[in-house]
Amino acid sequence: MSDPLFGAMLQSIIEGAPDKAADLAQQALDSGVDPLEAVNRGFAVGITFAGDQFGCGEMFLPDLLASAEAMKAAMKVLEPEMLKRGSQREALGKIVLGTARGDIHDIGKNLVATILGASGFQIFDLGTSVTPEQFVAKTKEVDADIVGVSALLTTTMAGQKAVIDALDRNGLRPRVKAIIGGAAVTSKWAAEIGADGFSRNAIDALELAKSLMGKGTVTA
Ligand code: B1M
Repeated sequence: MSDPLFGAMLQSIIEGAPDKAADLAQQALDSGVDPLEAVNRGFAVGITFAGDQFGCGEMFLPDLLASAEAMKAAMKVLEPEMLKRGSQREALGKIVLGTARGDIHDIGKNLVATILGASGFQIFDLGTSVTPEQFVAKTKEVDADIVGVSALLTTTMAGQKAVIDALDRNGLRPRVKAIIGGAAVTSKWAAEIGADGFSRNAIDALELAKSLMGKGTVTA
């Protein structure tokens, strides 16, 4: 029944239409669609398609930017509902989260923050293009349990290693666990840089974080 709605969501992202995307997100909530399902079956399919088009030269950067704006408009409507649904959960631990130095992609990182926050983790989101020093300072300040670094570019994945090295240099590991993610990140890369885990999406990130806190099973 909801399939045309998911199709319209996808289309609103490809068209780069923020108002339309926000309206469709609201429609989904009004008709009882789970907000995460709206992301996974509608909006995220659209942004992935736009990225593929951009990757093969069928779409130009201004269009990709417009698609990203539409995605953000939809997320702005959906995120409060995701948080509301998780607001009664137990406190699971503290996570410092950010995007690696030089990387401004934050849609996936924000989704991870929303899902983990809604599930009971206390999130300290440092935003985008975060330096290793900023990660270390925040980790010490809030006495974090986990540090999460997102990277979407092959060139900024090195920033994930730089954060792990900085945590090691400051004697914060192994008590503080380091997790990584992002479209190009693999288990091989995670093992190579000594991360405590990686995940392909926000739901896996939740399972991973829970397991690192001794409250679940490892899936990644
Ligand atoms: Co960019 N971009 N982009 N971009 N962009 C990619 C990543 C790219 C693959 C597109 C392509 O060519 N096909 C390509 C990277 C190529 C490469 O390095 N191999 C690329 C490029 C080249 C660039 C620029 C260099 C383009 C240019 O300027 N010439 C530039 C770089 C800017 C910079 O960072 N310095 C750039 C800019 C942009 C926009 C600003 C236009 C926009 C970002 C807007 C924003 O985020 N505020 C943008 C977008 C939207 C994309 C694509 C299309 C979509 C990313 C996204 O939001 N996906 C992307 C193509 C793609 O990934 N298919 C692309 C949806 C999101 C829900 O998924 O981010 O993967 P994702 O997050 C997932 C998982 O990865 C995981 O969970 C999330 C939720 O399920 N995850 C984690 C993510 N972080 C995690 C952390 C964890 C755990 C799990 O633990 C800590």
